Amino acid sequence: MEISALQHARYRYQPRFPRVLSQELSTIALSQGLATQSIADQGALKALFKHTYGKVLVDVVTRTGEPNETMHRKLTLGVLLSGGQAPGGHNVIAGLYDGLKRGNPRSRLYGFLGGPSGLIENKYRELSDAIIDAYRNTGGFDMIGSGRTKIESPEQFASSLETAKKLRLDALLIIGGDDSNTNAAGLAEYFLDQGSPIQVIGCPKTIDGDLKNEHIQTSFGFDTAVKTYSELIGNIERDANSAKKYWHFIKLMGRSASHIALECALQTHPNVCFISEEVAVKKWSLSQIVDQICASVIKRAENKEFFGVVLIPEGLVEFVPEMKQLILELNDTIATYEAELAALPSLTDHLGFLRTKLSPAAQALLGSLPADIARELLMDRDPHGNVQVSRIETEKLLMGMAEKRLARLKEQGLYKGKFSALRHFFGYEGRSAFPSNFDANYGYSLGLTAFVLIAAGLTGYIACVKNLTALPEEWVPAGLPLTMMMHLEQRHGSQKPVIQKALVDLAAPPFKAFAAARDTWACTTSFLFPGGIQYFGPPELCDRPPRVLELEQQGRANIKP
Ligand code: FBP
Repeated sequence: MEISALQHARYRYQPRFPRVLSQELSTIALSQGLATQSIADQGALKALFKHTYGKVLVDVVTRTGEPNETMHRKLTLGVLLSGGQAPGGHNVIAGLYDGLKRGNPRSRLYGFLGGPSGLIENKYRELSDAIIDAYRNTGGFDMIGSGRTKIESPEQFASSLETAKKLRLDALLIIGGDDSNTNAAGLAEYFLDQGSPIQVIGCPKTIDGDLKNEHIQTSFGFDTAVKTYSELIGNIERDANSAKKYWHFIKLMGRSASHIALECALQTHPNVCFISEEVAVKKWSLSQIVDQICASVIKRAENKEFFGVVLIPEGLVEFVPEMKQLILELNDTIATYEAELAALPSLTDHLGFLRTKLSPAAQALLGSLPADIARELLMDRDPHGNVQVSRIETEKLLMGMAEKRLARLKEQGLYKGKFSALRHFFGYEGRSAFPSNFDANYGYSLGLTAFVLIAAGLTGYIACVKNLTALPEEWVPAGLPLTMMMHLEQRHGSQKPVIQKALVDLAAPPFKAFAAARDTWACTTSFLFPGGIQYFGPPELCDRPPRVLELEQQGRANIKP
């Protein structure tokens, strides 16, 4: 098969990783930290996770005593990729594989095909040197595929254990986002409950950047995705500044939190960017959001600048309070009347049926939305009960509302300029790009770390690599108990234990930096053109971590003891 010149060159890239992980494996140990608690609902979670709740934090360190030969025992591992693609996933598997083979060349690694369903249905391929080498430093998840099946029913748990036993697995690595790592926590607990010693470890993947906490600084994939989108936004900004005739409405992926939109704004300086978390706190309505877009259009028109760029996080609709209420009511109603809805032939019938079950306010809002947006809100939920926000055309909704508003203002003589708008959605373009050096290094380091946690006998943990703004050699590999990130959440109409998504912190330096600059960006053309991801060249071009990480780090350094 023909491969590109870049793919050839990337095969030769040697990922960098924490120095401690380059030591002879028997000289590595885990230092134990404090016991942990879940972020909320401690009593309920302790009862649900009897075997895995409240474990201690661990760091990977140099061993002080005798070498530990258990690191070299022969192991059989399984790995699966879960959820949306994220650049760096192949490197996690490569890191796990290299660690495993360094530990013992007779160890084996099975990759489950198509995500969690591969585990449930016992579909796998054994991973070899040739397979791993063909995917080193490449994007996508095509080595073994991915899927969104949620391991939920007693039968699915039992089949997963059956597969793991059939293959004589010592451990399973689940590479995924919040929902997939919730699956990992559930499986780790279930295996122990069934008397099985098979370990389960998770790994933080998602371009959305919302699987993070004080230890996990970001998920792998975020850096490459935001750099890809920022390149495209910068190109559009330059085109807008050249043609001077279009306003571009750009929806950016990132299901719920606005980390992607915030990072892209910091990298490109658009005229307007919404951060969903701020919209929720300030309780902005759709109409107030349109006010802000129009204010920028009008201000810029005064300077004869009839062009601009608006960034819209894809999760925005779920944060506008009136829309959030509507979606919550729709989610519950859809879950409650599943059978009745299945019997109705068309979406129009669904819409008619659902309207009768909603509160008057939600009914009114649903009725006021353009028909295609209302239909998009009713589309199937994903297996975890989430609305598929990537399929709701929020950019179209806001563009249409802004067009109408400006036309009205023009009729009233309050706006004299032109307004011609185009819309874009950047999402899938960034999920399978060649991983940036940061993500190639980070993914590989997470894979090696996962191997060490497995070899040390842990279960119910997520692999973590800290200190990410330093050089990769200074990064700190660690493990966190999965239950510490969990709480109870309403899903499919009932309370379920899940890992909480990390939202943008409005009090933290990245948002503050954006908020301090946005009024200027709204009026003047301050565009920044980051260009494409650079894989070879000086470190300041090739190895820079995301801005939000740098700003968060500076914020920490500024905190006086
Ligand atoms: P994960 O949470 O699984 O990493 O997926 C993230 C994401 O890319 C979201 O940003 C987006 O809303 C969603 O996946 C799209 O899902 P799908 O690939 O099923 O269309």
